Amino acid sequence: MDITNLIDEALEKISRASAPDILESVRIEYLGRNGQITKLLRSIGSLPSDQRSEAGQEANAAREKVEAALTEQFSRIAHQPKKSKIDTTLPGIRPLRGAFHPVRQVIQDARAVFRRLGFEFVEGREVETEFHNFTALNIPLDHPSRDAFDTFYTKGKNLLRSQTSTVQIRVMETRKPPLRIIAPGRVYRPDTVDASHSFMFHQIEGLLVDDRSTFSDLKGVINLFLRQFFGKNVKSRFRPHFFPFTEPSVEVDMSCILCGGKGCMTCKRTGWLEIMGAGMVDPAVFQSVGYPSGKYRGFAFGMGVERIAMLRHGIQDIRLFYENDLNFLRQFS
Ligand code: 2NL
Repeated sequence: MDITNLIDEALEKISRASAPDILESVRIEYLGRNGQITKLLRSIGSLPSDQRSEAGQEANAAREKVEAALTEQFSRIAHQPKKSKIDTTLPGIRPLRGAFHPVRQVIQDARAVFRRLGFEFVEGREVETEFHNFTALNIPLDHPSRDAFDTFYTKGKNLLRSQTSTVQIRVMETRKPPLRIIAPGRVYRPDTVDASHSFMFHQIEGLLVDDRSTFSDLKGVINLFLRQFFGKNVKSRFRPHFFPFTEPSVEVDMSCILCGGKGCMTCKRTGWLEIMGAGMVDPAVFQSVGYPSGKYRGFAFGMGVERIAMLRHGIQDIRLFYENDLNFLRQFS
Protein backbone atom coordinates (compact mmCIF):
# COMPACT_ATOMS: atom_id res chain seq x y z
CA MET A 1 0.00 0.00 0.00
CA ASP A 2 1.04 3.55 -0.65
CA ILE A 3 2.53 5.04 2.50
CA THR A 4 0.38 8.19 2.34
CA ASN A 5 -2.78 6.07 2.24
CA LEU A 6 -1.46 4.02 5.12
CA ILE A 7 -0.98 7.14 7.25
CA ASP A 8 -4.40 8.54 6.31
CA GLU A 9 -6.06 5.23 7.20
CA ALA A 10 -4.24 5.08 10.55
CA LEU A 11 -5.08 8.71 11.43
CA GLU A 12 -8.73 8.10 10.50
CA LYS A 13 -8.94 5.06 12.77
CA ILE A 14 -7.20 6.92 15.60
CA SER A 15 -9.61 9.86 15.41
CA ARG A 16 -12.57 7.49 15.57
CA ALA A 17 -11.24 5.55 18.57
CA SER A 18 -13.52 6.58 21.41
CA ALA A 19 -12.07 4.44 24.20
CA PRO A 20 -8.50 3.63 25.34
CA ASP A 21 -8.81 -0.09 24.51
CA ILE A 22 -9.91 0.69 20.93
CA LEU A 23 -6.99 3.10 20.58
CA GLU A 24 -4.60 0.41 21.83
CA SER A 25 -5.81 -2.04 19.18
CA VAL A 26 -5.19 0.62 16.50
CA ARG A 27 -1.68 1.12 17.90
CA ILE A 28 -1.01 -2.61 17.67
CA GLU A 29 -2.37 -2.70 14.13
CA TYR A 30 0.23 -0.14 12.96
CA LEU A 31 3.06 -0.03 15.50
CA GLY A 32 2.85 -3.45 17.19
CA ARG A 33 5.30 -6.28 16.62
CA ASN A 34 3.57 -7.18 13.36
CA GLY A 35 2.12 -3.74 12.74
CA GLN A 36 1.95 -2.32 9.22
CA ILE A 37 4.39 0.54 9.91
CA THR A 38 6.71 -1.75 11.87
CA LYS A 39 6.84 -4.12 8.88
CA LEU A 40 7.55 -1.19 6.59
CA LEU A 41 10.48 -0.09 8.78
CA ARG A 42 11.79 -3.65 8.91
CA SER A 43 11.65 -4.02 5.09
CA ILE A 44 13.93 -1.04 4.52
CA GLY A 45 17.11 -3.10 5.12
CA SER A 46 16.29 -5.31 2.14
CA LEU A 47 15.82 -2.39 -0.28
CA PRO A 48 18.52 -1.48 -2.83
CA SER A 49 20.95 0.87 -1.11
CA ASP A 50 20.06 3.91 -3.26
CA GLN A 51 16.43 3.73 -2.06
CA ARG A 52 17.07 3.08 1.62
CA SER A 53 17.61 6.62 2.80
CA GLU A 54 14.44 8.08 1.27
CA ALA A 55 12.26 5.10 2.23
CA GLY A 56 13.71 5.15 5.75
CA GLN A 57 12.91 8.84 6.22
CA GLU A 58 9.36 8.31 4.88
CA ALA A 59 8.72 5.34 7.15
CA ASN A 60 10.13 7.10 10.24
CA ALA A 61 8.02 10.19 9.49
CA ALA A 62 4.97 7.94 9.20
CA ARG A 63 5.76 6.33 12.58
CA GLU A 64 6.20 9.74 14.25
CA LYS A 65 2.92 11.05 12.80
CA VAL A 66 1.00 8.01 13.95
CA GLU A 67 2.62 8.03 17.41
CA ALA A 68 1.81 11.72 17.85
CA ALA A 69 -1.79 11.17 16.78
CA LEU A 70 -2.09 8.23 19.22
CA THR A 71 -0.74 10.31 22.10
CA GLU A 72 -3.01 13.21 21.29
CA GLN A 73 -6.13 11.07 20.93
CA PHE A 74 -5.28 9.20 24.13
CA SER A 75 -5.11 12.37 26.17
CA ARG A 76 -8.40 13.51 24.64
CA ILE A 77 -10.39 10.39 25.51
CA ALA A 78 -8.65 9.36 28.73
CA HIS A 79 -9.93 12.48 30.51
CA GLN A 80 -13.48 12.17 29.23
CA PRO A 81 -16.04 10.99 31.81
CA LYS A 82 -17.13 7.39 31.24
CA LYS A 83 -20.29 7.19 29.16
CA SER A 84 -23.05 5.82 31.43
CA LYS A 85 -26.39 4.28 30.49
CA ILE A 86 -27.94 6.29 33.32
CA ASP A 87 -28.77 9.88 32.48
CA THR A 88 -28.03 11.62 35.76
CA THR A 89 -29.48 14.86 34.45
CA LEU A 90 -33.03 13.49 34.32
CA PRO A 91 -35.35 14.53 37.17
CA GLY A 92 -35.76 11.85 39.89
CA ILE A 93 -38.81 9.68 40.49
CA ARG A 94 -40.60 11.11 43.51
CA PRO A 95 -41.29 8.31 46.00
CA LEU A 96 -44.85 7.98 47.30
CA ARG A 97 -44.83 9.29 50.83
CA GLY A 98 -47.22 8.00 53.46
CA ALA A 99 -48.85 10.15 56.11
CA PHE A 100 -50.80 9.60 59.29
CA HIS A 101 -54.59 9.57 59.15
CA PRO A 102 -56.08 12.74 60.74
CA VAL A 103 -57.54 10.58 63.53
CA ARG A 104 -54.11 9.14 64.27
CA GLN A 105 -52.56 12.62 64.12
CA VAL A 106 -54.86 13.78 66.96
CA ILE A 107 -53.86 10.73 69.02
CA GLN A 108 -50.13 11.37 68.40
CA ASP A 109 -50.41 15.07 69.23
CA ALA A 110 -52.37 14.35 72.42
CA ARG A 111 -49.77 11.75 73.32
CA ALA A 112 -47.00 14.35 72.96
CA VAL A 113 -48.80 16.71 75.37
CA PHE A 114 -49.66 14.06 77.97
CA ARG A 115 -46.22 12.47 77.98
CA ARG A 116 -44.79 15.78 79.20
CA LEU A 117 -47.26 15.57 82.08
CA GLY A 118 -45.91 12.13 82.97
CA PHE A 119 -48.66 9.98 81.44
CA GLU A 120 -47.85 6.69 79.74
CA PHE A 121 -49.79 5.28 76.81
CA VAL A 122 -51.49 1.92 77.13
CA GLU A 123 -53.52 -0.13 74.69
CA GLY A 124 -55.79 -3.10 75.19
CA ARG A 125 -58.18 -5.49 73.52
CA GLU A 126 -61.26 -4.43 71.57
CA VAL A 127 -63.31 -7.53 72.49
CA GLU A 128 -63.98 -7.19 76.18
CA THR A 129 -65.91 -8.67 79.07
CA GLU A 130 -69.04 -7.12 80.54
CA PHE A 131 -67.10 -6.79 83.77
CA HIS A 132 -64.37 -4.57 82.31
CA ASN A 133 -66.73 -2.51 80.15
CA PHE A 134 -69.59 -2.03 82.64
CA THR A 135 -69.52 -3.71 86.04
CA ALA A 136 -66.11 -2.48 87.16
CA LEU A 137 -67.11 1.02 86.09
CA ASN A 138 -70.05 1.02 88.48
CA ILE A 139 -72.54 0.90 85.61
CA PRO A 140 -75.68 -0.77 87.02
CA LEU A 141 -77.12 -3.93 85.46
CA ASP A 142 -80.25 -2.10 84.31
CA HIS A 143 -78.34 0.81 82.72
CA PRO A 144 -79.56 1.48 79.14
CA SER A 145 -76.00 1.41 77.73
CA ARG A 146 -75.87 -2.31 78.58
CA ASP A 147 -78.84 -2.96 76.32
CA ALA A 148 -78.26 -4.99 73.16
CA PHE A 149 -79.34 -1.93 71.18
CA ASP A 150 -76.51 0.14 72.66
CA THR A 151 -73.65 -2.36 72.79
CA PHE A 152 -72.35 -4.92 70.26
CA TYR A 153 -72.36 -8.29 71.98
CA THR A 154 -70.32 -11.16 70.60
CA LYS A 155 -71.05 -14.86 70.94
CA GLY A 156 -70.81 -15.88 74.55
CA LYS A 157 -70.96 -13.00 77.00
CA ASN A 158 -68.32 -10.74 75.52
CA LEU A 159 -68.75 -7.43 73.72
CA LEU A 160 -66.96 -4.82 71.62
CA ARG A 161 -65.77 -2.21 74.12
CA SER A 162 -67.87 0.96 74.12
CA GLN A 163 -65.19 3.02 75.90
CA THR A 164 -61.45 2.60 76.49
CA SER A 165 -61.93 2.69 80.29
CA THR A 166 -61.64 -1.08 79.95
CA VAL A 167 -57.91 -0.64 79.38
CA GLN A 168 -57.57 1.40 82.56
CA ILE A 169 -59.55 -1.15 84.57
CA ARG A 170 -57.12 -3.82 83.38
CA VAL A 171 -54.10 -1.71 84.33
CA MET A 172 -55.54 -1.12 87.82
CA GLU A 173 -56.21 -4.86 88.20
CA THR A 174 -52.53 -5.59 87.68
CA ARG A 175 -50.70 -2.53 89.05
CA LYS A 176 -50.76 -0.44 92.18
CA PRO A 177 -50.85 3.38 92.20
CA PRO A 178 -49.32 5.79 91.44
CA LEU A 179 -50.64 5.53 87.88
CA ARG A 180 -50.79 8.07 85.10
CA ILE A 181 -52.12 6.47 81.93
CA ILE A 182 -53.65 7.47 78.62
CA ALA A 183 -55.72 4.88 76.76
CA PRO A 184 -56.47 5.71 73.11
CA GLY A 185 -58.27 3.41 70.73
CA ARG A 186 -61.32 2.23 68.85
CA VAL A 187 -64.67 1.88 70.55
CA TYR A 188 -67.95 0.52 69.18
CA ARG A 189 -71.58 1.54 69.61
CA PRO A 190 -74.48 0.44 67.40
CA ASP A 191 -75.60 4.00 66.62
CA THR A 192 -77.31 4.73 63.33
CA VAL A 193 -74.61 6.20 61.11
CA ASP A 194 -75.02 9.86 60.11
CA ALA A 195 -72.85 12.97 59.73
CA SER A 196 -71.92 12.95 63.43
CA HIS A 197 -72.34 9.29 64.45
CA SER A 198 -70.46 6.15 63.56
CA PHE A 199 -70.75 2.58 64.87
CA MET A 200 -66.98 2.71 65.43
CA PHE A 201 -64.98 5.72 66.54
CA HIS A 202 -61.94 6.57 68.66
CA GLN A 203 -61.58 7.74 72.21
CA ILE A 204 -58.77 9.02 74.35
CA GLU A 205 -59.25 8.35 78.04
CA GLY A 206 -56.91 9.44 80.80
CA LEU A 207 -56.58 8.19 84.37
CA LEU A 208 -54.45 9.37 87.26
CA VAL A 209 -54.43 7.51 90.57
CA ASP A 210 -52.40 8.43 93.65
CA ASP A 211 -53.22 9.14 97.32
CA ARG A 212 -53.68 12.94 97.22
CA SER A 213 -54.99 14.24 93.88
CA THR A 214 -57.87 16.69 93.94
CA PHE A 215 -60.43 18.14 91.58
CA SER A 216 -58.18 21.16 91.07
CA ASP A 217 -55.43 18.82 89.83
CA LEU A 218 -57.95 17.50 87.31
CA LYS A 219 -58.73 21.06 86.21
CA GLY A 220 -55.01 21.85 85.95
CA VAL A 221 -54.25 18.82 83.77
CA ILE A 222 -57.22 19.43 81.48
CA ASN A 223 -56.45 23.15 81.13
CA LEU A 224 -52.80 22.40 80.33
CA PHE A 225 -53.88 19.86 77.74
CA LEU A 226 -56.40 22.20 76.09
CA ARG A 227 -53.92 25.08 75.91
CA GLN A 228 -51.06 22.99 74.60
CA PHE A 229 -53.22 21.15 72.12
CA PHE A 230 -55.48 23.96 70.82
CA GLY A 231 -53.55 27.13 71.69
CA LYS A 232 -52.66 29.20 74.74
CA ASN A 233 -55.70 31.48 74.56
CA VAL A 234 -58.21 28.65 74.94
CA LYS A 235 -60.56 29.05 77.90
CA SER A 236 -62.47 26.26 79.63
CA ARG A 237 -65.53 25.80 81.77
CA PHE A 238 -66.60 22.82 83.85
CA ARG A 239 -70.34 22.03 84.06
CA PRO A 240 -71.73 19.56 86.62
CA HIS A 241 -72.73 16.24 85.07
CA PHE A 242 -73.25 12.62 86.01
CA PHE A 243 -71.24 9.52 85.17
CA PRO A 244 -71.57 6.29 87.18
CA PHE A 245 -67.75 5.93 87.32
CA THR A 246 -66.85 9.41 88.60
CA GLU A 247 -68.06 11.55 91.49
CA PRO A 248 -68.21 14.46 91.17
CA SER A 249 -68.49 14.45 87.37
CA VAL A 250 -68.25 17.26 84.86
CA GLU A 251 -68.56 18.02 81.20
CA VAL A 252 -65.78 20.29 79.95
CA ASP A 253 -66.35 23.02 77.40
CA MET A 254 -63.63 25.02 75.71
CA SER A 255 -63.97 28.41 74.06
CA CYS A 256 -64.77 27.96 70.36
CA ILE A 257 -61.52 27.68 68.39
CA LEU A 258 -63.25 28.76 65.16
CA CYS A 259 -64.71 32.09 66.33
CA GLY A 260 -62.63 32.70 69.45
CA GLY A 261 -65.77 32.60 71.62
CA LYS A 262 -67.77 35.22 69.73
CA GLY A 263 -70.33 32.73 68.48
CA CYS A 264 -70.51 30.96 65.12
CA MET A 265 -72.23 28.09 63.34
CA THR A 266 -69.91 25.41 64.79
CA CYS A 267 -70.52 26.45 68.42
CA LYS A 268 -74.21 27.16 67.68
CA ARG A 269 -73.64 30.83 68.62
CA THR A 270 -72.76 29.90 72.22
CA GLY A 271 -69.02 30.54 71.95
CA TRP A 272 -68.38 27.14 73.64
CA LEU A 273 -67.60 23.64 72.39
CA GLU A 274 -68.21 20.52 74.47
CA ILE A 275 -64.88 18.70 74.39
CA MET A 276 -64.76 16.00 77.09
CA GLY A 277 -66.22 14.39 80.18
CA ALA A 278 -64.29 14.02 83.42
CA GLY A 279 -64.45 13.57 87.16
CA MET A 280 -62.93 12.14 90.32
CA VAL A 281 -62.84 8.34 90.17
CA ASP A 282 -65.80 6.88 92.07
CA PRO A 283 -64.68 4.78 95.10
CA ALA A 284 -66.83 1.95 93.74
CA VAL A 285 -64.41 1.67 90.78
CA PHE A 286 -61.40 1.34 93.12
CA GLN A 287 -63.30 -1.30 95.06
CA SER A 288 -64.05 -3.36 91.94
CA VAL A 289 -60.36 -3.54 90.97
CA GLY A 290 -59.44 -4.62 94.50
CA TYR A 291 -57.83 -1.43 95.82
CA PRO A 292 -58.22 -1.07 99.62
CA SER A 293 -61.03 1.33 100.44
CA GLY A 294 -60.10 4.92 101.28
CA LYS A 295 -56.45 4.57 100.33
CA TYR A 296 -56.42 6.10 96.86
CA ARG A 297 -57.80 9.06 94.96
CA GLY A 298 -57.76 9.82 91.29
CA PHE A 299 -59.34 11.50 88.34
CA ALA A 300 -60.31 10.42 84.86
CA PHE A 301 -61.43 12.00 81.62
CA GLY A 302 -62.55 10.91 78.19
CA MET A 303 -62.85 12.55 74.78
CA GLY A 304 -63.81 11.64 71.24
CA VAL A 305 -60.95 11.75 68.74
CA GLU A 306 -63.00 12.22 65.55
CA ARG A 307 -64.80 15.18 67.10
CA ILE A 308 -61.47 16.87 67.82
CA ALA A 309 -60.18 16.13 64.30
CA MET A 310 -63.42 17.55 62.85
CA LEU A 311 -63.09 20.75 64.90
CA ARG A 312 -59.42 21.06 63.99
CA HIS A 313 -59.97 20.82 60.24
CA GLY A 314 -63.53 22.06 59.89
CA ILE A 315 -64.79 18.66 58.72
CA GLN A 316 -68.58 18.41 58.67
CA ASP A 317 -69.12 14.66 58.22
CA ILE A 318 -67.55 11.91 60.38
CA ARG A 319 -68.05 9.31 57.61
CA LEU A 320 -65.26 10.92 55.55
CA PHE A 321 -62.71 9.46 58.00
CA TYR A 322 -63.59 5.88 57.11
CA GLU A 323 -63.81 5.97 53.31
CA ASN A 324 -60.09 5.72 52.52
CA ASP A 325 -60.58 8.44 49.90
CA LEU A 326 -57.05 9.63 49.18
CA ASN A 327 -58.28 12.96 47.81
CA PHE A 328 -59.76 13.61 51.26
CA LEU A 329 -56.88 12.16 53.28
CA ARG A 330 -54.09 13.92 51.33
CA GLN A 331 -55.36 17.24 52.65
CA PHE A 332 -53.98 16.29 56.07
CA SER A 333 -50.57 14.89 55.07
C1 2NL B 1 -66.95 11.12 77.80
C2 2NL B 1 -66.74 10.82 79.22
C3 2NL B 1 -65.24 9.88 80.76
C4 2NL B 1 -64.03 8.55 82.30
C5 2NL B 1 -64.44 8.81 81.03
C6 2NL B 1 -63.06 6.77 83.67
C7 2NL B 1 -62.27 5.65 83.63
C8 2NL B 1 -62.07 4.97 84.80
C9 2NL B 1 -62.62 5.37 85.96
C10 2NL B 1 -63.38 6.49 85.95
CL1 2NL B 1 -61.12 3.56 84.77
N1 2NL B 1 -63.60 7.18 84.81
N2 2NL B 1 -63.25 7.44 82.53
C11 2NL B 1 -64.43 9.41 83.32
C12 2NL B 1 -65.23 10.49 83.04
C13 2NL B 1 -65.65 10.73 81.73
O1 2NL B 1 -65.59 10.07 79.44
O2 2NL B 1 -67.80 11.91 77.48
N3 2NL B 1 -66.17 10.53 76.90
C14 2NL B 1 -66.28 10.76 75.51
